[in-house]
Amino acid sequence: MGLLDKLSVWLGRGRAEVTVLVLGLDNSGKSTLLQALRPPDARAPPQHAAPTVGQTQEHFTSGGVAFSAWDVSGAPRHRALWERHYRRAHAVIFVVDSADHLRLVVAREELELLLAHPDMFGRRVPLLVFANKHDAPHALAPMQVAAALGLERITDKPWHICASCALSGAGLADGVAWLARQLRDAHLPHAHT
Ligand code: G3D
Repeated sequence: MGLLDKLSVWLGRGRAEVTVLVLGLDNSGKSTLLQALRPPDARAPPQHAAPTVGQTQEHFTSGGVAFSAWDVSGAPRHRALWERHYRRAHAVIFVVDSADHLRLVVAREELELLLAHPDMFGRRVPLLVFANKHDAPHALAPMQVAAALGLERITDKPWHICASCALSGAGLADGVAWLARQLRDAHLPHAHT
């Protein structure tokens, strides 16, 4: 059973479709992470994981959970491509390369833009941050990544940070379990409005 199958079981079958946006800078590990989350029989061939800045990288549905992943490091003119999905998002997974210390500043700026967007601000949309590449040399600890991103200042959304290694799958189950709990508690049928 893949993690997404478990997510749909945890959420309870028969629910309305859940939309999860997976966002992060290019090279943070979004495609790798989604490959690890997918049920084994739905794994995409490797060429689908090629990063395409400013365009959707991945979109798939599994067990009533629709995932779409976007690079948020594309040209500003591409911003509207992913921002138009904010309104319908039930949850956001923000993926950070915890070994790329320099670009953490850019990741923070992008996260702040996301949180301040009119379709996100004030909505109780669970935010799961994967401090990815935890296995890489010089990777920062999750609490250091949380501090660098300013997560403690978020007051309108539940948030959670997990160290992860998308290559091995380590840490993903912890994050998905947290997300499932948040979504289950959020009375999803009313969350579309
Ligand atoms: P993106 O979809 O966010 O752009 P990718 O990122 O999933 O394409 O990953 C970018 C590179 O980081 C890939 O390496 C991938 O193998 C690597 N990567 C992803 N997750 C991890 C991780 O947890 N640990 C480590 N060490 N590497 C990771 P390549 O070499 O293929 O570009």
